[in-house]
Amino acid sequence: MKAHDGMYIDGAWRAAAGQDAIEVVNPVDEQVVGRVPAGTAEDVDTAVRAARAALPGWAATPPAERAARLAALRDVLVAREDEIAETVTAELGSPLKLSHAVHAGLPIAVAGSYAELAATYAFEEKVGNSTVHHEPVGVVGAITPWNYPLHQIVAKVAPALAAGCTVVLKPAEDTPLTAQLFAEAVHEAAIPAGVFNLVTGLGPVAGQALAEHPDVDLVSFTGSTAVGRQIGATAGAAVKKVALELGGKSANVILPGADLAKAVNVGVANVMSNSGQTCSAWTRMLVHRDQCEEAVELAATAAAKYGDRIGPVVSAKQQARVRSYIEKGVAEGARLVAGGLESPYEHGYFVSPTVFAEVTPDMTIAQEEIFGPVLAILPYEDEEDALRIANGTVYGLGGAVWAADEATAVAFARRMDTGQVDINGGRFNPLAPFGGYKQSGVGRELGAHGLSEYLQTKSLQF
Ligand code: TXE
Repeated sequence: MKAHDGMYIDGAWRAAAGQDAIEVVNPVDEQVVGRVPAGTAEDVDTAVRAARAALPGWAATPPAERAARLAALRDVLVAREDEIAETVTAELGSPLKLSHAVHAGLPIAVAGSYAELAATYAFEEKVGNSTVHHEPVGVVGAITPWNYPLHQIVAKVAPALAAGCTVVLKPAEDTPLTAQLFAEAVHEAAIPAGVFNLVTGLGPVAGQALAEHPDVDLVSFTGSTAVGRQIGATAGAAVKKVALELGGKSANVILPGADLAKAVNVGVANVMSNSGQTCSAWTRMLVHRDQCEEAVELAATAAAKYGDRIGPVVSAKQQARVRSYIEKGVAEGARLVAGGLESPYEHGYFVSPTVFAEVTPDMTIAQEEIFGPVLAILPYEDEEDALRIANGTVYGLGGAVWAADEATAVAFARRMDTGQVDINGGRFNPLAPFGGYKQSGVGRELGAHGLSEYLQTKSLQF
């Protein structure tokens, strides 16, 4: 894979301050596919200075021109779609088909949506005798994870640029090649120097330096709740804005009268897709006790069909983490009905699609985010019990409700403590706000709500 040995700062690839490098490993065969520089606090500082210097010019650029640059960025991503899919597959291990459809397709759609929103958003409005101006927050520090390498980047950078902010991105160390490709696309789209800057590096070094940098106005972070909490505390101490997209333990609630086979099959596909590495995945399936045996059988059959088609998880560390949860599930008395610890391969970070039945709400696998292809099926007694279980974790990111009719499903969904719910299947909407209740985070991404995160308001009274 093509890799740059520098940082993209102020419109050019520049030598890193230090000598250390990060090896990028293909999770399928454990071979090194590239090396990128491991940034230091010095690289972060250089990048933040470039972003600060570019801010006045970009903030003053008319929204229509910012929209044109974002449209150009979308066009470059479209033109390089094959390369994006191949790069994500090389460093994340996802099947090429998924990389095309989701890892490339989704960020292209999101970039397109912000090209339109930048042109149409009401950056100025009248409120009585005041004019309210929505102005860019300033320099954004974006820290992204590896699970959707390009989508996570575009979901932060596109709205920030649409708002008139400038950005320093620190992408995940597991998937920096996709981030370098994105920086190339920004350059090709003629986005002015310093508006977008890339520093690759390790979380506790480059990531922490970015989160703590006094000249960053907003930190937008997606990743683990543990790191998010730390970043939130740092930002709070500095009275700095922060947006956090964290973990999840979403419930797929199947109410009596729903199409059970469809609900189970779609539910299993939702968990297994991207090898379970989706923060909003429906990792808990809630089924009425009377229908549980049938649901378990359907789920075990569906999971077994996936085999190794889902691809590996991202790293040896992630594989060990997922396996330790499978061990805990067995140790705490859940019934393993599909998958488990065995992997058919000698190499690669594969985890078999795994299903646990007879899971109780207090078990570790029903409470903690596993971030692997592991489904927990929990029986419930009645609707109130289902609601208690659905709301009974520290998280509240996604979810689903299936019922005989839409009104019943909507009524239940309205009582769930979670940021988004799919009704009888639903369809992902890249314009709808995405984000969490409770410890799943602070703020929203995507669409107009995502754009407003990067704005601050000023009112002028007349
Ligand atoms: O996350 P980290 P990891 C969850 C998921 C997964 C677990 C661990 O449960 O199993 O987190 O994954 C940067 N200061 N999610 O270890 O460490 C890091 O370099 C500043 C959910 O990969 O949170 C990377 O760029 N930055 C999730 C980013 O934070 C730091 C997606 C995420 O890495 C840092 C990924 C620090 N001290 C994992 N330490 C989701 N919500 O979608 C690390 N980073």
